[in-house]
Amino acid sequence: LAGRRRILVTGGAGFIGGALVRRLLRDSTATVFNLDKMGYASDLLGIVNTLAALGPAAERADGPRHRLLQVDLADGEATAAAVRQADPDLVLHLAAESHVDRSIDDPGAFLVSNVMGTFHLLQAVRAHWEGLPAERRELFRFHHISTDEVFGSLGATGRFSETTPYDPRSPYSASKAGSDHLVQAWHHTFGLPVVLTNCSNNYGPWQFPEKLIPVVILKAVAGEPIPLYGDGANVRDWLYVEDHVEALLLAATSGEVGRSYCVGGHGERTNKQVVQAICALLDELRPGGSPHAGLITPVADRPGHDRRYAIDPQRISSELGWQPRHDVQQGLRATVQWYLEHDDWCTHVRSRAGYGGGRLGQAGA
Ligand code: NAD
Ligand code: TDX
Repeated sequence: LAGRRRILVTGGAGFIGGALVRRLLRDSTATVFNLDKMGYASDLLGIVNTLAALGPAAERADGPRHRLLQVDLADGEATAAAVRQADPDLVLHLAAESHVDRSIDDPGAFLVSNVMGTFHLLQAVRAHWEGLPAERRELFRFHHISTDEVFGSLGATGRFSETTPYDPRSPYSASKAGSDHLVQAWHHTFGLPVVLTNCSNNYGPWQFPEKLIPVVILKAVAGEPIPLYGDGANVRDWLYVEDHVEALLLAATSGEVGRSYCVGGHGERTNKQVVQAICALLDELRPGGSPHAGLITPVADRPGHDRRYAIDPQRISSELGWQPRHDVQQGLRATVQWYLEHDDWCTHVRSRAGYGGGRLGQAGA
């Protein structure tokens, strides 16, 4: 981390932010300030377990290595106070409303968190950065974590890269595109030293069961219908979350200021292929019953459903030396095994408000 001692992670109680925080706690000695509103998808159990494994000095979720700042970025004053308290050398901004189906049901929440929230954070961070002494100011970075969905939808060929024009098509991707533009504007206008990454679909442990892969695993295990939207031929480019975290650390510490990096691991699959692969893994890991694929149930398509995403990761590979370490089959096996071993966590998060809402209700959630 090149001397960066105080790190502010926003959204660190979420899926990707949690993986990042755990990695920082394990592999650095920095203090991690975790700004999160603790929304429906937030959970600190993975972080608590990591702290416990590190020993008594690090143990409390609010202890010396990890400080939770429970703040909603919608509140500009609270955000500014949290940034002052964290006094960071590096900010990694992951907090966002992240689920496309929810953005169709309730777009306003996405504008509040992703657009206004990013604006409040940028203003607070800009004031902080302007007040830093020269040597800390030089080292400081604001890393904005974004998605490939800002580039829209691909046909059968081609891949997204950093020069692809923005063409967001869902309320979620439009709000993320807006946040990307704000971050670039704060760089060009105010000189804030920013780096951006746009990543493809992530999967892995601790992902809230509203996204495709954990939905499929939990439905299949419960013997419930597995909802497959439309014809099941939409393509996503799947990346194991730990490989994304590796890319984030590289881009935050070695990325060029003002530059964006596309992150993806050559993991293109149709949704039908992903669902069938999970069912086959469950047949192997939980033998005895009827084949799990018998539960796959076509349901009405998502409105405005993007057809295909795929990333060309050439820039981050050649400039920063990033390479994914997990292929999709390997990553899916690890993920299915993790969910089978964490039944209690799944029951706990499923019982919370929000699960089964929106389109998940269609197939009997
Ligand atoms: P997540 O929904 O699991 O976690 C998001 C976290 O942000 C939650 O803990 C939530 O409470 C917090 N948050 C949301 N709004 C907030 C607000 N107003 N104030 C404070 N905290 C708030 O999401 P994730 O999948 O971990 O995604 C993290 C980031 O990565 C997002 O910015 C998302 O756009 C981006 N991203 C996700 C993927 C993916 O496949 N999941 C891919 C590329 C990029
Ligand atoms: O039950 C389902 N059935 C189904 O067929 C669900 C939840 C999804 N799908 C389809 C829709 C998509 O084509 O599977 C694909 C993946 O869906 P999601 O897991 O909802 O992800 P997606 O919409 O592709 O967006 C994700 O990747 C990019 C994340 O949610 C975003 O935060 C990220 O930016």
